[in-house]
Amino acid sequence: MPFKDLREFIAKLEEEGEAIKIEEEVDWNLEAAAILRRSAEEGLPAPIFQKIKGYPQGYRLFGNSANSFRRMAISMDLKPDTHPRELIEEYIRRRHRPIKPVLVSTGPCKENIHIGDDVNLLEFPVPMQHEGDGGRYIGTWHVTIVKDLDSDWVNWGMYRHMLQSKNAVGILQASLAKHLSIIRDRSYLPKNKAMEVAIAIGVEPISAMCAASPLPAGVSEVDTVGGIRGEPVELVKCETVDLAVPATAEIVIEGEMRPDETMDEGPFGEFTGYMGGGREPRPLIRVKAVTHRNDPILACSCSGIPVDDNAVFSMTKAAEILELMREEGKPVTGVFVPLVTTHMLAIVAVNKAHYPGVAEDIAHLIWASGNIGHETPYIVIVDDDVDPFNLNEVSHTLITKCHPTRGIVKLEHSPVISIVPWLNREERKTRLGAKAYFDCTWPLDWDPADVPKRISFRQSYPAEVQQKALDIWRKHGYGEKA
Ligand SMILES: Cc1cc2nc3c(=O)[nH]c(=O)nc-3n(C[C@H](O)[C@H](O)[C@H](O)COP(=O)(O)O)c2cc1C
Ligand SMILES: [Mn+2]
Repeated sequence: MPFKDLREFIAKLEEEGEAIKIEEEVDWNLEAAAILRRSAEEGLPAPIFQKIKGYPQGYRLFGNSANSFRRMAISMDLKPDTHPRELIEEYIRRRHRPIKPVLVSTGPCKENIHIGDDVNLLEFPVPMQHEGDGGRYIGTWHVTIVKDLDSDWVNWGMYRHMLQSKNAVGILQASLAKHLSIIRDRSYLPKNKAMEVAIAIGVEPISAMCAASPLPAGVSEVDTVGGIRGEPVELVKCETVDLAVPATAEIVIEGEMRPDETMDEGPFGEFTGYMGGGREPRPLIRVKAVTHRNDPILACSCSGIPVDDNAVFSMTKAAEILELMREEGKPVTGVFVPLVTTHMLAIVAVNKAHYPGVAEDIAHLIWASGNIGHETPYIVIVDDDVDPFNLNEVSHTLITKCHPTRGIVKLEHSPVISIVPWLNREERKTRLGAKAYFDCTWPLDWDPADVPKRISFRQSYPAEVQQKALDIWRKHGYGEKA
């Protein structure tokens, strides 16, 4: 059964040893985040802070709910040890069976309603996450909802929100290919209209996962969430804006982005493992209403060096790339976005029946796909006798099959998101950086006799010799690993 809210999901994580209550009082100012960061870096359970200094008992903080394949599998109601390859395939299967949401008259997110002067975002234990952050971030694991004025497209995304005051938050649009940017640029700014925004924090796990997922433009995230859960999302209407939000959200912020209003935002310790975005004037969201559950749980993500909750891209981005390859008829048998690469690299395995130059086509297909392309500057293409999920095999093949000049193809003046760490000042401003792909396939135009033969247990011994070796090892207590 899918989780109906964040609370049910947390209970399941606790049952699986993947989340833990922290009863000790902690400070919102760096302390909670330090505990979250330690948990992320050491693979410890996701902390649920029960008492935050200066805040009423019951106002909780929770983070790191998606920073492993186990937690993603639990989110999808699958066995915790489901292999990422299977997670990706299951995500694709369910994504193709979208289920529309249902509108309900009310829900727990309406237990407390604050409108206008009654709004105070400091009511919540908003964490200061890293030394040097531009402020306290209230939106780091949530859904940011906007709608297109000229079609029925409603977009769910995840965009960081810094507290600007008790009734205003900032936003980072890391690229103009992001759907919120596209909608604002084409549907609101030309009309000089304020864009209504709803931010739902503390949602059941698939809503957050799909808000961050690189689904194509125009594809409804909320319908996709329904499909992946196998049950429709229940939505309730907002109080002051013409949008609907998940009824079981812990906290809902309603507001508007006026056309010309900006305020300094950032920097923030980012998923790349570095400070990102600098401090710059960025759009402001003026808050008109806040609604929340009793004893709300503020969900967050504590970004930094891997593995943080951006781990979701290892499933969702890999799934979208695999889909794209299948749609285009490319001979691709597997795609992996390793957790450690902060989703800036994708490994694509091609089968032997590929054609000369296939690596070039694959790289450019990925790079031309907007959002995904801008955030995936590195692509490694391997023959599929290499398991793309096995980083030892991939590293070996990269060093032994990729020619240092012919095999690495570079592209300059190419769109990337502004928080890629290696961009210089100018590139950060223009969001034009560089990309490279690594062709680790044997060239098809080589004489087969020139292709070096790989030496391994599976490739260098007749079947009956392998069997005997396995039998002898088994007799000594060393059976085959799964
Ligand atoms: C924890 C987390 C924080 C994110 N923060 C931002 C952000 O501040 N700005 C941004 O442009 N994208 C951010 N993203 C990535 C977007 O959520 C992602 O690109 C998503 O596809 C955007 O929605 P869209 O595809 O509907 O445009 C974040 C993702 C995660 C997992
Ligand atoms: Mn979208």
